[in-house]
Amino acid sequence: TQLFDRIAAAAKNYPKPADVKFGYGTAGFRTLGKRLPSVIFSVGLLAVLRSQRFNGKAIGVMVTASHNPEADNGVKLVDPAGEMLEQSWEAYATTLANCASPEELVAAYKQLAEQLHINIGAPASVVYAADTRPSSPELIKALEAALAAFGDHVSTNNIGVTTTPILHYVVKATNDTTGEYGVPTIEGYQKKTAAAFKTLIGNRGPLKPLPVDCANGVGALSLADFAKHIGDLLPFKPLNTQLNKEGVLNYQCGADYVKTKQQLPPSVAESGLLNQPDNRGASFDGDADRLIYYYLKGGKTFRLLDGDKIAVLAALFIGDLVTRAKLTDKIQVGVVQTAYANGSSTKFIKSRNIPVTCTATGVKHLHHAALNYDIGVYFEANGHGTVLFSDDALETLKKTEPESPDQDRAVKHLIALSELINQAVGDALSDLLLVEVVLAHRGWGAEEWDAGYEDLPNRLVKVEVPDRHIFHTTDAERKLTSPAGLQARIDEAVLKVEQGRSFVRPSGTEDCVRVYAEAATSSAVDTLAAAVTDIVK
Ligand code: NG1
Ligand code: ZN
Repeated sequence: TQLFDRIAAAAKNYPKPADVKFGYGTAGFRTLGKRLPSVIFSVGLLAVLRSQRFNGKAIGVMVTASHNPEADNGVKLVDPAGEMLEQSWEAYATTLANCASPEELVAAYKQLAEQLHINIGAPASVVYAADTRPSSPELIKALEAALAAFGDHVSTNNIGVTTTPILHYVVKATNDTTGEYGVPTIEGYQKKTAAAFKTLIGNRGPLKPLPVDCANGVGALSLADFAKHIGDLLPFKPLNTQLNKEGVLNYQCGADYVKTKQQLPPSVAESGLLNQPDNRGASFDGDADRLIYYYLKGGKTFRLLDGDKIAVLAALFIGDLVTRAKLTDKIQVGVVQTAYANGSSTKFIKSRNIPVTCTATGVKHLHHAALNYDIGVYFEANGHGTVLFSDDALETLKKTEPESPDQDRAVKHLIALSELINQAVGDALSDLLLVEVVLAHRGWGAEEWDAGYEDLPNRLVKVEVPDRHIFHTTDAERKLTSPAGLQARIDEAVLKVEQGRSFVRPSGTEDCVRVYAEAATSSAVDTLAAAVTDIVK
């Protein structure tokens, strides 16, 4: 009861704003930063319970709102293996966040602990970090106030201002009792990643300088940190690195800007760094878990190299390495996409005999499906993704006794790739290094990478509807089951255009439904997107 009193006393400093209903969605809690202190406090309580549920393994708390505007903020919980919070606990997070008073919060917390048979006096461990948003320090204080209420039996590790994928890495490394995954610190991450990158580049460096748009976010810090570990092997040209200037985070820059607007950020265009034909550039989002590449074809025409292009590049390269390692009968490489992946990319991957799975939107679904392959490459078109190596695949690699120097190299490169690529979550920095490794091995520039397949013209339309919750989907969100009759009308519209494909789903992060359409030509896709938008409205 002393504990409950301490929680109630601390919670008084973080009253829940009236008239707001919080919900833990695909991206955790996300809204204006100034509305969030009470939410973060409640997340602190839940993190402790979650850790106790796993006998004291470390749970992560990341304070970030990714690519959202600067005034927003958010919070996500990270499970012991470095993965997103298990879905069944999202409802508990929502319950705690919506308690109207300290008394209600304590009662809900107590009830939850009883329901889950968790001993609230058991040890727990919480690792946390924040991005560079101005509201983050206040929110971290709210989190610490919640954790402090528990006293000594909760150990905490504040890793400070860092990227979302580094926090995931630290959580995974902290809980890895074999110690093989890596040292559980930011420096441990940087060193491990740099060592794998050096192995993979070998004598192929130094690489061509690479402009990186850091969205004026925390990625600028980790990029600068990382650069120190690799010397001039890959000279970065960092852009949008202003971390202390107000209002610039994600503003007219970053991966989301590039993907949505399908154009260069003005700052990147003005830098002139992309004017030589074949010079590639990259953009991170605000917390550096998303990556988009691009270049100017012939020094002029903007060309996007998005998550689909990265997935194709990675999957074919890894597939070739598995062949050279003579392990095709033991290691299956597969790709996981969502319905937003361009149809041309899916067709192209299948034409190379690599299996493709389609899942619902949201990283946790992709991550889960990728675990079904020995090496699972998953990417959302918007640039969030990674490559997962199963324990079995790693073991197979480690015990292979190569019979030729080429086989030996292939095996070593596959092992180094598993160390380069963040095994917990999508990571803009490690994905960028993956791209650079493949380009270096292939001897390719952006244009050769881009040459594999041509995207079908596509449109993504946000439609505001009175109630998005009446929209229900099936078949990895590619078909509507309700409202009744809508899907049949969409099917009809699709049949009217060449190579047409379209689907409608409610957004998990915004109050709207999204219409996606693609077709053989730009005018056909305009027609299709407009027709489906009309049907939905
Ligand atoms: P919603 O709002 O559910 O469409 C968006 C992105 C997802 C994913 C999540 C999480 C699109 C079409 N949707 O989801 O891919 O990144 O945000 O941040 O890009
Ligand atoms: Zn992000």
